[in-house]
Amino acid sequence: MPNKACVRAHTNIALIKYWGKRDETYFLPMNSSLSLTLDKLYTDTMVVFDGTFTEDAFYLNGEKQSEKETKKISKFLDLFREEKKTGLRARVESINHVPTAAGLASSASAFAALAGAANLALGLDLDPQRLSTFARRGSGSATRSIFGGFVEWDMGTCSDDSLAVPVDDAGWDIGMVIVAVNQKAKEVSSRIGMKRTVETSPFYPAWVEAAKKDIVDIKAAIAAKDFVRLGEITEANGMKMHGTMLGAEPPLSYWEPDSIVAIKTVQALRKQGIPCYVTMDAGPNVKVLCRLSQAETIKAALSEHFAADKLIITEPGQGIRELTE
Ligand code: 2P0
Repeated sequence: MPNKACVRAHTNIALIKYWGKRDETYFLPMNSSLSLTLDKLYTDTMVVFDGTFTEDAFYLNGEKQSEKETKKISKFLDLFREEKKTGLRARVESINHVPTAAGLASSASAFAALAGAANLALGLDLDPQRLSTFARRGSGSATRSIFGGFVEWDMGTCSDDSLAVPVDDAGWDIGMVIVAVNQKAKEVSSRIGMKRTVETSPFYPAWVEAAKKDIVDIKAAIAAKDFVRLGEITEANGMKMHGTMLGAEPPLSYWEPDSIVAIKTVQALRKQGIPCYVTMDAGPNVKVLCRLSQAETIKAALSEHFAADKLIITEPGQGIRELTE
């Protein structure tokens, strides 16, 4: 048994959003979602299992993490230990590769990298789709980071078939410009925010119905390599998700004034004939889906309002892979 492995996983941005669980124990979503894996933002995680360890230890960016954070990792590693029928404890070392000042650290790349490393270190030999069902138990969005390009998280019917499906490698002039509006810790975590939305927003059933249609339509747009349609569906789906949050009690909004500044800039660019579309997640940052070949032009327009270190251009990223020394 190798007992040690290091894996890189990239983060992903949902174009059709996951916002709400139908099962909180197994992280089963209310709707299927679809994302683009990003090249620039990723996590490298090394896991070593060792019979001499008496407890799990977790280091992030070189710093030993608290008992609370380590517990989350232990609970996640328990899934792999159960599968392997071992009680071995582990040391986990993660490095987040996120451009400084971006505030974009992501549980998607974190749990996908940890899943990949645990799988290899324990010699489990789980195939990528099965592995995505494990990643899902750490964080829903991590399901999709197992693969590169456009990836669907099929909501499935149970824990075994709620998994990631690679859709397209996105190698047709696709890019993203990230506007890092700020890096403050969010007041309401996505986990709490989505739960509140499911339980209290009268718009929620309509969101689920709309998302069902959007996923079918976006896959058709990807198959046809129809960038404008892809962007239109992406932007509309994100707005619908934020709409359903506004209907929650108490209402939920992650937007900040600078988010609107970025959105208006994108709208102005579209009027000038540059196809580009916004999407936002559980935070104020704005992600602009665009043609990779036009990303510099879009960045230049945004740089009239935002400092250069707040604007990140990225191309589509690949799925998880082992890093060898
Ligand atoms: C997504 N987000 O599809 C959506 C859109 C944020 C907005 O997945 O509770 O950290 O760990 O499953 O995956 C963020 O939620 O939540 C998220 P958990 P997660 O990317």
